[in-house]
Amino acid sequence: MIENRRVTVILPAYNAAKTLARTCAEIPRDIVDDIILTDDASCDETVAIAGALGLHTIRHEHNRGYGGNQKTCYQAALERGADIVVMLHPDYQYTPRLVPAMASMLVSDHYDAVLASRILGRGALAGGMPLYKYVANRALTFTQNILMGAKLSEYHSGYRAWTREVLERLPLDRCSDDFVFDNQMLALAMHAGYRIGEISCPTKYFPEASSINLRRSVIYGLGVLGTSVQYRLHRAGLRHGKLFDEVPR
Ligand SMILES: Nc1nc2c(ncn2[C@@H]2O[C@H](COP(=O)(O)OP(=O)(O)O)[C@@H](O)[C@H]2O)c(=O)[nH]1
Ligand SMILES: [Mg+2]
Repeated sequence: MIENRRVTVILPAYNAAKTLARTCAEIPRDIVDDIILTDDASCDETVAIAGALGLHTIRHEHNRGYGGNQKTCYQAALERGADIVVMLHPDYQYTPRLVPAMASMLVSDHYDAVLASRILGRGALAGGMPLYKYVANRALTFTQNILMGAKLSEYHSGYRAWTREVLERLPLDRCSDDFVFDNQMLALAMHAGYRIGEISCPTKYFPEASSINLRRSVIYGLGVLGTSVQYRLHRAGLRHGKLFDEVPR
């Protein structure tokens, strides 16, 4: 709990057996009340390890994709009474030790969402982010900031905190089941006028922490651009975007 608000960490997992225990060991249990893992039909021992670690575990019968997995996570967190939900990849790429800092930013009531940015500060390349991913991240972020009228350091982090209110109000079922889910969710939050904060976060790249190849990265990048263009056209009243249709605030 932080200031009487229940803090839940959600771990959308896919083949995370090698990194799950290390990730969980660093989640600060003094403030985290609930840890939920949703397994997207992994081929490895993810579910068995999650059980041994005592995590509340939900398993998809069939692989639904990264976004589909998050829909399950967020829904479960709300059903189990979360006030603050921190989404963290169980691939040990981001440090779990920033969960209290992110949750604190939300309870300050200055922010409705917090992104842990690998780009704020200078650690991304030193942490092993491949140069092509870094350049793509910077180029997409530059373009998105213009299209979305925002000033974020990146839109692509897998480490994000949300208040219960945001999760209850955003129509997440409209978002993709694929990787572009994260970007669509963020665009929805911006469209609804929620306040988005950032915190700097070290990152580590090693084989088990990064499986997305160039082809899937390109598909993701095009999806991100499509989301931003749709956002701009919708906001300008030039073209109705289904994703942004009557988003409640
Ligand atoms: N549900 C689901 N998650 C996936 C799939 N492929 C990758 N992921 C997860 O998506 C997240 C981001 O992928 P990752 O390879 O770590 O990307 P990178 O760190 O940005 O290079 C990780 O937590 C993966 O476990 C998939 O097919 N389904
Ligand atoms: Mg990763």
